[in-house]
Amino acid sequence: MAAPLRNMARQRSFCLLLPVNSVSRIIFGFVVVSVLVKPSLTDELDFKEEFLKREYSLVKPYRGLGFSTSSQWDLMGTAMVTPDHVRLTPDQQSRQGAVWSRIPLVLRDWELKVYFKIHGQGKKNLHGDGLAIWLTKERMQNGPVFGNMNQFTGLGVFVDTYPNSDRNHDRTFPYVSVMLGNGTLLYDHNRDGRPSELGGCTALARNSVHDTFLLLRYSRNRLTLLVDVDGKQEWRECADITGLRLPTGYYFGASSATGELSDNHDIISMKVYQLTVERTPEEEQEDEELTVPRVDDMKQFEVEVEDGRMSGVQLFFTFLFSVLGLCLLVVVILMVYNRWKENRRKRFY
Ligand SMILES: [Ca+2]
Repeated sequence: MAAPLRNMARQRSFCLLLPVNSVSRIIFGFVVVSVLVKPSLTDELDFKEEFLKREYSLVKPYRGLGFSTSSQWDLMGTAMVTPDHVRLTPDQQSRQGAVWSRIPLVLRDWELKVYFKIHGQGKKNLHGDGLAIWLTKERMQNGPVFGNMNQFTGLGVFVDTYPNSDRNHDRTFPYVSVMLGNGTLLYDHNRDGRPSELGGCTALARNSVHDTFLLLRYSRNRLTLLVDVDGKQEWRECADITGLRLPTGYYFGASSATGELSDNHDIISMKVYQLTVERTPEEEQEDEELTVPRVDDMKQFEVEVEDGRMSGVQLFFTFLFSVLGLCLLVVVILMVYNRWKENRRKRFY
């Protein structure tokens, strides 16, 4: 018998030798230990709810939203409230709607969990344009960036459902991406914001049978974006950006716009949680001095985007044809020159 086979046989006989009682005792022990070690999901939720910041959150039953002065949120444009959601736009053309928090965020470390739904009648690539989640200095503005102003100051997270750029063949839409605006940086709608994005991922969140969520976590200058759109009840990492500096005092918001193409864009909830993080006095000082959002090393996020410039293959062929053309020109010149010399010689004799 070969050695591995012999080992296997030995192991099997060992298992058979163990009394059934001991095996079940071992299994029972395992179960007890795992139950003790791992807190249940309910415990985890209760623990989290303690840190839920209601003043910054948008949750059912959306009391007073849209008409009461005591509400902590404002509606804008086509946005409307139903018992189940805040509909930013209906599945109709040329609509813009938004919902904005009235209270500037003073938390330095936080988590935002967005429960959203994008759905409509349009078939593949005949729907749009998506929605955006904001944490910006400005609020309640109209504009071309998913129904909000361009050149915003702060954070924008886009759930882009329509590929505007024909150079985006390498990614599948809906595509979720993050951008940090400093008041001058432009979001380029025609290129789906690709030149200014800091990270992102595909998230098949449209007409999904599952509940769709995204989670933004900001702590110690690190921004993480996670998505849960596959009904697996687990977070998938979408973007992780370090060295991102965001001042406090900005407003949470959500906006959406439809153009020729449309969809229902709904926000079910936006829950803000406080994260407790210890800081050094130096870090405190740095945070206080920060006035404009920025990323420490912008270069690391620059993506290679094919634009008007030539690709490597195009460049090679251009070079090849230029060289061939030049050779041809030289040959023609030589031929003309030789003929001219011959003619001149004939004239002399
Ligand atoms: Ca787009």
